[in-house]
Amino acid sequence: MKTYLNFRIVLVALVSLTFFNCGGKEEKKEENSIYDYKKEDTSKKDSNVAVLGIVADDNMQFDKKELRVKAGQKVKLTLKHSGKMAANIMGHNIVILKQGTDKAAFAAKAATARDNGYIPEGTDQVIAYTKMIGGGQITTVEFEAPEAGEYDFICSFPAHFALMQGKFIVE
Ligand SMILES: [Cu+2]
Repeated sequence: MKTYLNFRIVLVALVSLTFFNCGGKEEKKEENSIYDYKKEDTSKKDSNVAVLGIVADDNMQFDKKELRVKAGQKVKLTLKHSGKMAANIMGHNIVILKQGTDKAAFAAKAATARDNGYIPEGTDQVIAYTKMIGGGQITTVEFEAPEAGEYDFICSFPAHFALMQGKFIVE
């Protein structure tokens, strides 16, 4: 009886392992991007892809003031909202602005674009942006790194950019 039970446990374990390898992969990857980033060892796996994570919270703060990638890399940037507040009250996104963009002017325009996720409709001042998320949510954007240089990033939720901004640096 005992042997039979053990055999069943092993069988179940094997079946779930196989299933996990097939089905669960994509979601797992997404979850990992933030943790990998915190260990800062992700880009060693594939130097053509920069996997970055940034966390925003209910105190209107990003946990990073600087994000770094290399020119020519594909960027996978994941934003996590670690708070509890809803997207219409404490929504966060991350918007990487083209060089020469006036942050304050862009943010003022974005603040009026609620129906477009606080991204000015038809703007040509943006390199990449995530959707607006609320507490407990996570979102990823993928894009090609622009040419080497320093770029501003902000959260474009109304009145957030003053606290929620940093530099996106392409080396
Ligand atoms: Cu925000």
